[in-house]
This record gives sequence, structure tokens and C-alpha cells, in this order.
Amino acid sequence: MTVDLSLYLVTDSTPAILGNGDLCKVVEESLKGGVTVVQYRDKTSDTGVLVETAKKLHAITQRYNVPLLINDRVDVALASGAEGVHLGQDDMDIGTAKKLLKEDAIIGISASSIEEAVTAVENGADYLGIGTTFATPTKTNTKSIIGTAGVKKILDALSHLDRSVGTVAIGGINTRNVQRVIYQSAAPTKHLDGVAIVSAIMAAEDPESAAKELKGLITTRPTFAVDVLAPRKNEEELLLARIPEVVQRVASTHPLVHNMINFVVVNFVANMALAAGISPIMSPYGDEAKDLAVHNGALLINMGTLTSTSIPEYLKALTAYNTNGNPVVLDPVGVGATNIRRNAVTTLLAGGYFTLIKGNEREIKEVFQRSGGESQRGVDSGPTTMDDHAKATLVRDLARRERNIVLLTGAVDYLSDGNRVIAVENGHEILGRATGTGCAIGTISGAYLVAYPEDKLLAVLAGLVMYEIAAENAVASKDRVRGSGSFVPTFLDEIDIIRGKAEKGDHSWFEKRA
Ligand code: 3NM
Ligand code: MG
Repeated sequence: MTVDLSLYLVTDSTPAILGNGDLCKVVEESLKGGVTVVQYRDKTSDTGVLVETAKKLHAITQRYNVPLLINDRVDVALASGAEGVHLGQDDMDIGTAKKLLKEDAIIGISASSIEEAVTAVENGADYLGIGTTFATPTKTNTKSIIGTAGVKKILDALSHLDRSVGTVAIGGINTRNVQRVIYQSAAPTKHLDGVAIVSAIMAAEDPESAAKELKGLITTRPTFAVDVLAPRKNEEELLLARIPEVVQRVASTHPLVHNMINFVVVNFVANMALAAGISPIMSPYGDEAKDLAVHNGALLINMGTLTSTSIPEYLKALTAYNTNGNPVVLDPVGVGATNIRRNAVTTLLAGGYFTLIKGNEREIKEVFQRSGGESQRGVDSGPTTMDDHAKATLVRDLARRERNIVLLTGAVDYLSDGNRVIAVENGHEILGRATGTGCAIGTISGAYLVAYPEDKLLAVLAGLVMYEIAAENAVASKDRVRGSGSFVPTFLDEIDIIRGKAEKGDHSWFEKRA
């Protein structure tokens, strides 16, 4: 039997979630809002109450032509006439359940690993509940938190089986992250059929509008989606040819960038932004993001001077920009240095979508491990410096997994959208001796992503090439630059000069160099 799994409600009758609401009323409201399948989940009530409640719920779900499934209890499903059951790994085995239930009964299975998922499909499961996606107070005795990367691995494994099976992700899913969960967990040939939700509907003040909002988000393409463009013949040349036009667009539209940036570089980055034609706001205050995110701007989160209070502020801002569909850049400064920073990146990756992740080799390696749980490629055990091929592979794999853009900076920069990989050799080693020159790339990238959303890889590339050509120009003016001290103001001048030319449509700054 096929079920529309798109918005799967799992009930919870505990006071922490249902409060003093009425279960039947909440379920009916959620059905009005567009819930497509209901699972009655009650871990504590006596059998008599379970059967009675299941019958009441079934009378309601039937009116909406939506299947009712019972958690754990095959007997309650039989007694109430429900359409099927949902079984955890420790519940009745699927073979026995199949024997007891009617032939067309729906049987769903919880799976948290590839092995569990594959076994359930082999045993004839109709759909899988995959999780726990994110840590959730609703169920604290979960086996493992697998994140979108874990869901994606399972979907990928399922895509190689002969029999196809329905899938929903479960655990900590709500209006703020639902689009990202569906988007980022998609494997090349298999994506989620829906999401299973408890608290975001059951505990909502207005379950009907919560369901309606979720349904809307599930059925629309997220605004942050990156179009993965197939590489064309002469891809690099085609991209290079468009750089001046992208730089011109930034110079003439002055995109806003909200910088949550470390205090070491804040002044330099603000000056750099102005020189490049960007309107910077430097604010570590997460609540301000609500007002700022309504403008067509970008957010930069740079963890360089992380403090005990930073993370909730980052998350508030991340949510606000994600909600508005605006680009967000993560600069995970020094993520490998401490456990606090490692955990911060894990929290941030679980908390929202980053359009661009930018860092040096060590940082990107570390993020790769954070984003995939345990590393299967042993990026930590390899040589301390990666060769060109390894770097190109790393940025491509991380971009593919996160479905975003990844930039690894160094003597040669590597940039990927998960499909195309571009190496940029411009720049100068002196950049490594002036604080903030790396951080400013985050701000510049954010502005370029705002100005040129049609090809996000090209947007970041254009900002980077402009920046590095300016650095080269500065170094070339030997009369003005004697070392890293005099380099900084000269570099700002050169950025300013390019911006001035680009704004007037004068592309000579690029043609000389490219
Ligand atoms: N099962 P919420 S997580 C019922 O991982 C349940 O199998 C899970 O609740 C699993 O939507 C979970 O409120 C609770 O986070 C999900
Ligand atoms: Mg169970």
C-alpha cells in the first residue's frame, strides 16, 4: 500500500508536549493543516485507553482519508481498525507483525543505520522512519544522532536496492530546518518522501497553522538551493569571462553583509568591505538579525573569537537569514584547535544551512569530519599537508554532502559546488602576514553571493579573483609597499580602485591580469 508520507504526524500525549490540550482536537486541527499520515504514539497508557483512543483517532483520520498507524502495538492496531503499525528495532519483528495484520496493512520501521534500513526493506517494510536526525527533547533515549549526512548515507544505500521503500526523517525537525533537512539529506537518486514530526505540531500553539506552514515548506523548493550546474566544455574560461560583470554588479549595488566576526579583524574587514563596495554591519547580537535579514543581505559567521555566549547568538542569526532565504557564510576559524570549537561547528551545521563554508586546509578537513560524523576517508590520519588532488576532492565532497559551496584557501585556492572544482592561483604570500586578509574573504563572498545568486560558485570565484588581483597589484607597487605593514593600506587602495573602475563598467583591471 502506498502512503503519502510528506507530512507525517507522530502524536505525544505527555504534558510536556500536549500540555492540557486534547489529543483528538490537536490531531484533527493538524489534519486540517495538511498532515498526510498519523501515528498514535503513547508509551504509557493502559491497553484499554490505547484501544479507546485509537478508535477515536481512527474515526477522525478516516474523515480526512489519512491512514492511522499505531506505534509498537499490533494488538491495538487490530482492535481499532487502524491501517497499520510503526515498529522500533526493539518491538515485534516485522515477520510476526505481517502474519498478525491484514495483508494490506502498512508497516513502518525505525532505522538509524544502513544495516537496519536494508534489513527492514528486505523484510518487507513499507516505509522507514530514519533518525534520530537531530537531538530532541521529545525522545532522549535515542540510539544515535545521525544528522542530515547520516540520513543521506542511508538514502544512498537504499537507492541501490531492488525494492523501493518510502522514507521519512525524524527527530528535531521543525519549520526552521525542514527545507534544509530534505535538501541536504537527498542522495543522488533518492530523497526523503517526507518528514515525521512530533513537537513542532503537537506542542504548537496553533497546530493547524503549524502543519500548514510545514506543508508549504515541504512542497516548495528552498530559496537557498544551489543549482548544481554540469561542467561545460571550457568551464574555467566561461567562468573567468563573467567575473568583471559580477564585480561590477557588487560595486553598483552595495550588498549588505551582517558580520558576526572576530574582534581582532573587525576594523580591517569593515574597511575592506567599504573599499569593495559592500555595506558592512558588524553585529554579534543575534536578535538584530531578525530586522537585518529582511533586507537582501548576507550573514557571515566567523568563529575567530568564540566566547561562551556566541553560539546562541549565531543560531538566532542563522535561523533569521535561512528563513529569509539569504546567503550565510561560515568561517570556522581554528576549528581544529579546541574541542569547544569542534562542538561549535557541529552545533552550527545542525542548526542551519550555510551557503558557503570557507576555511584553510585544516579547517575544511575538520568541518568535513564534523559534517559526516565519523570520518570514513581518514582525512585526519593522512599526511599533514594534502596534495592538490586531495584538496580538490575534499572541497568537492564537502560541497556535495552539504549541497553548498566550499572554498579552501591557501597558496592555491580550491572552490567547488559539489560538481565543478576550480583552482585559483592568484594572490600573494604576503596575505598570510596581514591579519584579517583571510577573514575579509568571508565578507566579500557573502556580498557576491547576494549580488549574483544565479551561479553561486561564480559569485564566490569573482570576489576571490578580484581580491587576489588587488593584492597582486599592491605588491607590484614597490614604491608603496615595503612589507606587511604598508601592504595593508595599499591593498585597501587597490580594492578601492578596482571597485571604482568596476562601478563604471571599466573592466581593464581584469583584462590586464587574467
Ligand atoms: N522517534 P520531535 S525521534 C518518536 O529517532 C521519535 O526514531 C525518533 O520528536 C527516532 O519531532 C522521535 O519533537 C521524537 O523532535 C521526534
Ligand atoms: Mg517502539
